[in-house]
Amino acid sequence: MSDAAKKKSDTAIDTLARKDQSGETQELTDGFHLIIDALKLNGLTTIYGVPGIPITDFGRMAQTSGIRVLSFRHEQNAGYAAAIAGFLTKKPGICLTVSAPGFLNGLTALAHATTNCFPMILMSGSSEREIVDLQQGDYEEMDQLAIAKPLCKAAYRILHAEDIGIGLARAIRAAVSGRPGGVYLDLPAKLFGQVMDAEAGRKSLVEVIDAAPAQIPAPTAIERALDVLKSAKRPLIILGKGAAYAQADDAIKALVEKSGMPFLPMSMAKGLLPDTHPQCAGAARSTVLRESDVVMMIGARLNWLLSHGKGKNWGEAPKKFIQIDIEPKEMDSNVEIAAPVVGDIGSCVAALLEGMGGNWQAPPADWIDAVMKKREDNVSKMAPRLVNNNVPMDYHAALGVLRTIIKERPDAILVNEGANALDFTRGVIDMYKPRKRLDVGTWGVMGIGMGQAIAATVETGKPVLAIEGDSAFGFSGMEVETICRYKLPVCVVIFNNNGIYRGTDVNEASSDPATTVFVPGARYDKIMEAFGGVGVEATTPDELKRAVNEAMDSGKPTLINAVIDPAAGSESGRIGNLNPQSALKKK
Ligand code: ADP
Ligand code: TZD
Ligand code: MG
Repeated sequence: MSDAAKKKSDTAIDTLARKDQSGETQELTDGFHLIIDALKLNGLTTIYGVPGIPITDFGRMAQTSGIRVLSFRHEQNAGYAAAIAGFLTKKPGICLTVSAPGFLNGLTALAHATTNCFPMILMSGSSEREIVDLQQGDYEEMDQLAIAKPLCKAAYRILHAEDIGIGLARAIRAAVSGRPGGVYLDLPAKLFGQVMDAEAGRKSLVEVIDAAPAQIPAPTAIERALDVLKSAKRPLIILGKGAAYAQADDAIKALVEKSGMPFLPMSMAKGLLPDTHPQCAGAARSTVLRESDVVMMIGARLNWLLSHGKGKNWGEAPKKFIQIDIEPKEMDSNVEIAAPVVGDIGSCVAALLEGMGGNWQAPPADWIDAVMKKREDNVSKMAPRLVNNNVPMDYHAALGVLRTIIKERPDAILVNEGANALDFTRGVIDMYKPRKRLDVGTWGVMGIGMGQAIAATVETGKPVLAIEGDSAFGFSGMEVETICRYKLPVCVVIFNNNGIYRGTDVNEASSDPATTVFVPGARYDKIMEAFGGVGVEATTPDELKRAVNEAMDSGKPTLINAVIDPAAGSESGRIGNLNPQSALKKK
């Protein structure tokens, strides 16, 4: 018997004994148990969701069978948890929702997973097909499959218990193979209670073998890339979150170091190599983008986050791009790619390393020196700002202490969202290890915070420090109850500047508050206390430091309301230029 066959026959599927007509005992199973068994057979042992009709019993049974089921307060947060679980583990994160409204709440996260190339499966209960299709007004009626389709990589519905094994296998493969993404799996209420012979059920399960097969790059593509690299006078490597996802950490480090080239990590690729690495050009970002002549992208897209590879941020000088990506359609998406390398990052990087041979020529010293000088200048310009003692604190004062805390605790996972709270944190806090920085991703979406914090610690066992704008936190704030309920080692620091971007706007037109401000002086720390966690208000860097260290040492759910100068931030943080200008105002 093959290992896979043996594992399958060993799968302890839950059964029910029933006497058939001849008096023989027949072992039976049902949809509930087959879904659970299929998940377990494929190593999917954590579910993030919200219970209700028709999945309440399913959640209970899953929990009884040893699956960890985390019940959230809102499906969107459960979905963001599942999405980031996919990023962290390379297995699809599972989100479980009820029909129509629950499904729709989870859908934003499914679309987010797809946009960010994170593998995730949104499993949703749904109403009866017959009634939905005749639009006869079933409980929570909605044609969910049709609605999910445009927002995910693939969408499937399972109608019969005997198809559960195949259905889940298709969902898993679609989520993790090629460019990862979100998959929708529709589970009509009737499916759960369908009964079938237990042995036939066991046989119908599928253990997915090699779900994300290696994709080996063509040797000619590697040669072409190496030729372009060799021609470079001012090369740059850009590492994206695809490189972090690939878990080819050692090979990527070896490639970067052997090449001697400066590298620029995208936000969630920070820490793939330490931000303090001598080749890291994070603190010389505009210089390397502008001045480089050859740019090798590894698991990063030339989207808005990189100004589409053109325009003034990229300078006047002609540039050649090498792009390593598993998705062939990504090539030439924004600018011409001189050397496309299509394959999985582990295989591509290994092939490049081999092709570089033993005596690779380091880039010209004047380029390296220029980048290093710029980096040192920028780092020393920032240094005094990080130790200021302004009260109320500005972002730098608060981040100065949090930066040291992450340096001392490089295994902790940093979750980060907001506008100024995001941009300053990304710029100030160095990361030291791969996949330790989780944030708003490709869309810059607010609301990922608590879902990511929960999944990060559930999936890795590491403590979490979540640095949150006060607005950003509001999108998922109720999940602090979830954090307390599951006693998770999560320390939330709210950069409370009384609003979105700033807390200073005034509405001159009426007695209503301005659109961007919140209740001034709000005490977010009290929310955590309401559920038995630790709440602290911090008005100075010292208070902040003490409270965070205490939280990280104790592992107790903690929320620190860090009071930030309402005037310290700027509109939209670093991307204010993306706001459209009023034509009337211009005139
Ligand atoms: P960032 O926002 O950090 O620039 P993106 O999300 O834009 O990163 O890009 C990630 C890219 O990585 C996507 O184009 C995706 O296809 C690619 N990718 C993801 N996983 C792999 C992998 N294992 N091998 C190769 N490419 C990958
Ligand atoms: N809604 C969603 C889901 N995502 C968004 N990105 C926005 C709205 C718009 N938005 C931003 O882009 S940042 C932001 C919003 C509402 C909040 C910024 O305020 P903050 O951070 O308090 O989180 P700072 O430190 O005050 O800038
Ligand atoms: Mg704010």
